[in-house]
Formats: sequence, C-alpha cells, structure tokens
Amino acid sequence: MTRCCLVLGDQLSDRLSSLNYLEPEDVVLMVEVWSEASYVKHHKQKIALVFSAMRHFADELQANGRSVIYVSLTDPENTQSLTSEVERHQRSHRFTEWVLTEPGEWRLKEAFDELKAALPVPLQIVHDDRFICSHDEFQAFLKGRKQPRMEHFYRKIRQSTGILMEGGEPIGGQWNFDHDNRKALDQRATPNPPQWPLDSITKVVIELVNTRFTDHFGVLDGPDFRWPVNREQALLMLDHFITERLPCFGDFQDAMVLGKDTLFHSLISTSLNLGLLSPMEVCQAAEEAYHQGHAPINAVEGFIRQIIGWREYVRGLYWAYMPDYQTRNSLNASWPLPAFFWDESKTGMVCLSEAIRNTRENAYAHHIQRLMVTGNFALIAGCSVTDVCEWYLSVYADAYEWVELPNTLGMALFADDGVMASKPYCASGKYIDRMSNYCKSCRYQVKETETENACPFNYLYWDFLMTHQERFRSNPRMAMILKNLDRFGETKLAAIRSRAMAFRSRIESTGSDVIASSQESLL
Ligand code: FAD
Ligand code: DLZ
Ligand code: SF4
Repeated sequence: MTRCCLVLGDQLSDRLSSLNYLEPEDVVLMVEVWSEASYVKHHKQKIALVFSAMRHFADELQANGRSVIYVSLTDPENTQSLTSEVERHQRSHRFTEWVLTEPGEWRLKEAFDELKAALPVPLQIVHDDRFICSHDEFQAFLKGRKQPRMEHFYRKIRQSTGILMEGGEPIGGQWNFDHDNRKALDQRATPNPPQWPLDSITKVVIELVNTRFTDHFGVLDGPDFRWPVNREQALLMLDHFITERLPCFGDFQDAMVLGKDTLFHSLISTSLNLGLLSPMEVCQAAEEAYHQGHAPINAVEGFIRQIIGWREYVRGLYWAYMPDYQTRNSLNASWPLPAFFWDESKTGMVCLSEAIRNTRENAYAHHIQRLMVTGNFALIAGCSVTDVCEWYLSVYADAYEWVELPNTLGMALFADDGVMASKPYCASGKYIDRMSNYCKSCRYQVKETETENACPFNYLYWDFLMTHQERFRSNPRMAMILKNLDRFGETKLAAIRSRAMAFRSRIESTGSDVIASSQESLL
C-alpha cells in the first residue's frame, strides 16, 4: 500500500499540499530531467539554482525521515522527462497511488492530465495552496467584471488577509502610496547582496551545468552565484532585505543606475517561486518592520502590493486565460528579436546594454529594467511576441510561465489587448533619462528625435504610436499622448518613420544598431 508523491523542481516547500497526503511509509520522487532543463534554453544560473535547491530539499526530507528517490540528470536509467519517470517508477515499484501538487505551467498540467489517463493506478492532483488566492476565489473575483484591474484585486486581498489593515481601513489612510515611489537615485550607497560560502552540493551542480549546458545563455561562475538554494539561505536573503533595503525600497523602486544591478530590490523572487519562502511570511515580515518604525509606509505598502497584488494577480490571470492567452498578439508584433538581446556588446544603447548585461551576468534584472527598458524596447520596436516571451522565460532565474507570461505578453507587450494593463507601457527616452543616469554616457542623444544620433527610443516610440493610433484612440488614457502626436507635421512624421525604418534595417543586416566606426565617419 505504498503511495508516491512526485515533487517538482519549484515545489520545494515542507508544507506542500501533496506531502500532507503521505503516510510515513510513502515515498517521494524527485527527478532532474533534460526535458525541463531544456524546454527553453534556461540561463545556466537558473538550472544550477533549481537542481541545487532540489538536491538540498531532498536531503532535508530525508533528514526528516521521509523516503526519497532522487534521480539525478546523469543517472543512466533516467528517461529524461517527468511523465516517463513516473511511468518507469510505477513499473519498478508498483505504487498504489500517485499524488502531485498541481504544476505551475499549463504545458505540464496537460502532460499530467494525459498521464492520469495512462497510469494503471490513480494520480491525485491537489491544489497548490502556497498562493493566497485560489483558482476558485480568482474566478469569483473575475465574475461580472468587464475589465479586471489589479488594484481592485489587491484591495480585496488586503481585506481578506488583514495585511496592513486596521479597523477595516488601510493603514496610513490610503491603499496605494505609488506617487511617493518614483524618485531617481541620488549618490547614496546601495547595499551589497548577502553571500554565503558555496557548499559541495552547489559546487557539483555548477560543474554539471557548466559541462552539460554549454550552449545555454549566461554566466555561471561559482564564486558569484548568489541565489538561495535552501530555506535557511532564503531567510537570510529576506532578513537582509528587511533590514538593509526595505526602508528605501519605495522611494527608489523605479530608479535605474549604471552598474547598480539590484539597488534596493529584495532578490526574493527565486525563493518565492521555488517555494523556499511563502508570500504571507514575506508580507508579515515587511508589515512588522513598519510597526517597529523601521520602514516607512510607502516602502512597506509598495513592497506588499508587489506580492499580494501583482504576484497573486498574474497567477490568477494566467490560469483564468490559458491556453488561449499564450497565442494572443493583438498588436501583430512580428519583428525578430535583435541579436543584441543575447549579447549586449552589439548595442550602443546604454540602457539596453545595462539591462542585458545584468541579465547575462546575474540571471536578474529589476522590474523597471524588465518593463521599461527591454520590455518597452520590444513593445515600441514591434518585436515578435513569441520571441520576446521565450527570451524572458529563458533568461531569468525566477522565470516560470505562470508569472512570466502575463508580465511579458500582457504588461510589457500589450499583446492581450488590455487584459493585464489598461494602457501600453510605452515610453520614449525621456522616461529613461528621468529615472536613470544611463543617457549621460550614451552615444545617442536623448533629447533628439529625428537626427542621425537621436535616441532610438524616441523615434521608435512615435513610430509605434503612429502605427497603432487608430486602435489607441478609443482608449481615454492614451488621449493626451495622441494629442502630442497630432501636433506633429507631415515632415516630422516622415522623418521619424524613416529613422525607425533605417534603424530596423541596420539591425536586420548587421544584428547591431552600432555603425562600425569606419562607416560612421562616412556619414
Ligand atoms: P522586488 O522588486 O523586490 O519585488 C518584490 C517581489 O514582488 C518579487 O520578488 C516578486 O515576487 C513580486 N513581484 C514584483 N513585481 C511583480 C510582478 N509584476 N509580477 C509578479 N510578481 C511580482 N517575476 C517573476 O517572479 N518571474 C518572472 O518570470 C518575471 N518575469 C517578468 C517579465 C516582465 C516583462 C516583467 C515586466 C516583470 C517580470 N517579473 C517576473 C516581475 C518582476 O520584475 C520580478 O518579480 C522582480 O524583478 C524580481 O526581483 P526582486 O525579487 O528583487 O523583486
Ligand atoms: C525549471 C526546472 C528545471 C530547470 N528542471 C527541473 C527538473 O529537472 N525537474 C523538475 O521536477 N522540475 C524542474 N524545473 C521546474 C519545472 O519546470 C516546473 O515545475 C515547471 O516549470 C512548473 O512551474
Ligand atoms: Fe537609452 Fe536613449 Fe538614454 Fe541611450 S539616450 S540610454 S538609448 S534612453
């Protein structure tokens, strides 16, 4: 009567719903498989993180008395897919039942639904209760709403959880302090992320990934690998954030600074998404910091909104709108993603080169780099939605489709026609100049739009608005912007269009926006 629970690589929580179903004699199966490690070419750091965290979690389960079968990537018996490994272990162990916490991605849900029909014994798929909002609660929220909005959802969750609430009212007298959270960074020092010595498990995994995944994107240097691989390290990261970063998190949430890769961001998304931290404990730690007088309300509210607002909301939208959601492309964007997204040395745009360098070196970029630099560029240049979504899913250590897709396809690319965002997050170089110090060292001129050295974000932005103006005119939030466009004369519009075309064809023919210096002198 032995049952088996399959624990996936992002289900590393000791209170995982499926584990609750097990009796002491039951078994846990964990498998490192090629299919999961390569369904997109994940950044090397992401694979190392997942494998190391899986190995640590298996050891912890074993230390707590659980029987664990752990199949490593190089095990000669490994059939290299999650479902075929279940079938293989069913043949060899004849378990009486299988239990699985629902997977986080649609493609795996489908695979396990199929497996359920094929297995000779029952496969029970149970809800993932590591999220605050269940699928049913999210459906109830959507019911009767033509245009669901995160802000309404967020307020409901504040009320149902009591987080940052007092006597039924939001603490601080407002739900949202975003208007205080838009400061560009001054000269102040920013804290270094915490580090801990690499243990033997992580060292072995780094070696494995550097040997087996040589053609995957990204740097994986042992000493610089900083992602928490177990709960203890995740709690250290959280503690570092609460003490060193949270007080400034709000003020500089949208800031970008040359060479400063993490600023005051928390670096906890990988731990949350793997299950090493829970969203409620993270919010409670931030709320406690507010009550202790350690962090101001704009920081604490802004941070908590990211977790119980955005994180829960995108997960709800993903499951509510899939599988149709992944096929949406409402702006018909199809321009192939420029090669410089994989190699920052191929672009002269400092903002992009910084975001891509951070991504390549650290499998990380903070939210404003993802949204307003790489995402904004992809939006206004009309990059292929499929290419862009695949890029985001591949390159970040925290990327899983349930969170990546609504953020990329919906928030950054506006390809879902406004499900996720009420207007496109498109911006010219002016926004980047206001929020960063990038433009000061850029070869392009941020104040120019039509000249040879004009900032590409400027002419691409106006070109994008010209292209989609008919669609956007019905959106009241776009009215002001389109009024500006309407003031441009024919000559200016033609010059913008021609700059945008020349830029695109330069990238199509050379893979780069940079003109080689011999050619440059001829212009
Ligand atoms: P902080 O800035 O410190 O924020 C705190 C936490 O809030 C994060 O750890 C995260 O769990 C949560 N959070 C913040 N914003 C969002 C958001 N928009 N959606 C969901 N959760 C949020 N986040 C991922 O976890 N995985 C992804 O694959 C991912 N892809 C993204 C793609 C695009 C195009 C954009 C614009 C955003 C994406 N995000 C993604 C959201 C966000 O950028 C990251 O969660 C954040 O940068 C992680 O760094 P941090 O932990 O330092 O976050
Ligand atoms: C991301 C990932 C990787 C790289 N490798 C594995 C693996 O070998 N075994 C496994 O069980 N899970 C892995 N994962 C995480 C899964 O892809 C994850 O469960 C899905 O993306 C669903 O969120
Ligand atoms: Fe980016 Fe334009 Fe500023 Fe250069 S000038 S950093 S391309 S916004």
